[in-house]
Formats: sequence, structure tokens, C-alpha cells
Amino acid sequence: MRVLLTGFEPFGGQSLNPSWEVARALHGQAIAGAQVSAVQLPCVFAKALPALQQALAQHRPDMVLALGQAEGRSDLSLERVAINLMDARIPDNAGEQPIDVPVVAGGPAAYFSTLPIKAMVAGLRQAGFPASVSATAGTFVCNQVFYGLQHLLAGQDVRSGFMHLPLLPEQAALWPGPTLPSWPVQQQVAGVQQALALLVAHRQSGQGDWAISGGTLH
Ligand code: PCA
Repeated sequence: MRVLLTGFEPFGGQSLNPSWEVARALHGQAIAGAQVSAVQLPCVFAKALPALQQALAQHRPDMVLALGQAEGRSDLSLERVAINLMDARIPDNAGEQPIDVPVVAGGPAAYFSTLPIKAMVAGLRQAGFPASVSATAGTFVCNQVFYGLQHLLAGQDVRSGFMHLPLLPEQAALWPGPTLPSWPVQQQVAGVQQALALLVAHRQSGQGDWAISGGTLH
């Protein structure tokens, strides 16, 4: 079994992104017998999906977990649904800010995660990691990558989805405005490691209990 783990480069003027710090820490590990490969994605609307497509072709994974930073979130958020919309609140790392543009012209309105998100949340909580199901991955590059991932893998026997992570303490210390929640990198790495172990075990058990049925919303 092979797992592809993606993380993003820093964006929005930051010098760190927890998603990449976590992904690179897990690169090369074997988790529950599955080999983990980490790939960094650019936080650029025009480049993120070509980079993802290349990573899928290169690694041919059985499971994909895409990670992203969500400032303000206080736990590990398993995203349930990706929507066919780019509506950027801030410019991406190339200075582009698409407003009300579909990710895939003519594509379905949304895709569900095909990860066992409820089982993963339950297992994470049992292991002591605060976790929840989230109903929105936003409308920035994370949602674009999540939508593109589900679109590229639609109909294939590959389980895929997205998890948002809290800030790192180093970022929260410099963040303007009210104090935002943060988790130390080691805790985030341990949480994602646990999430991947749950995912691999669930897949190996042959259970079909994915979010809804892994279907498409039209
Ligand atoms: N978070 C942003 C994009 C990259 C990242 O890590 C988002 O939530 O869309």
C-alpha cells in the first residue's frame, strides 16, 4: 500500500506552513505497513493541480491525504466536501485572486471525501487528538486542490481527502489580532500519523464505510 501526503508551501506572507512541516516529517515512513511519500504543492491556483497530477502519476498511491493550514481552527479537521469554486480572499503566491471561478468548468458542483472521515475522527479522539468533521474547506487553494484531487480520482479505486491543520505556535505568536489556537509541530505530526494509521487499517479491513458513499453531488 502506498500513501501520498501533500502539504502546501507557506502563503499569505508567512514563512512556515504546518501542512508542509508535517508532510515532510512523515516522508519515507512506513505507517501500518504503508509507505508514505510527501510532496509539496505550490499555493498558486495555476500550478497546484498540475503539481498534484504529476505527484499522482509518479507515486500511484492507494490513498491520498492532502493537508493544508487553516488559521483559527483548533483541531484536526477532516473535510467532508470539496466545491467547484475558487473565490480567493487574498492573492495566491503568484498574485492571482480568482473570484467566482469554477475549479473545473462544467464539473459537478461538489465531491465528497472518500476517506472514512467519521471513523478517523472517532479514532483520533480516542487516541487523545482533538478532531472534527468540517463541512467547508473554504474557497481558496486548499479547496481547489481537494476538488481537483477528487475529480482526478473519480471512479478510481483510490481513497482521497483533505485535512486542515491549526497554526504552529511560531505563527500564532506573530499573528495580528486576537490570539489564534495553535499546536506544536510534534503534536500535529503525531496526529496525522495516527490519522494515516486509522486510514490504512480501515482500508485493509475492507470496510466500505466512507463519507456518504464517496459519490458525487450534482
Ligand atoms: N491553506 C490555504 C491554502 C494553502 C494552505 O495551507 C487554504 O486553506 O486554502
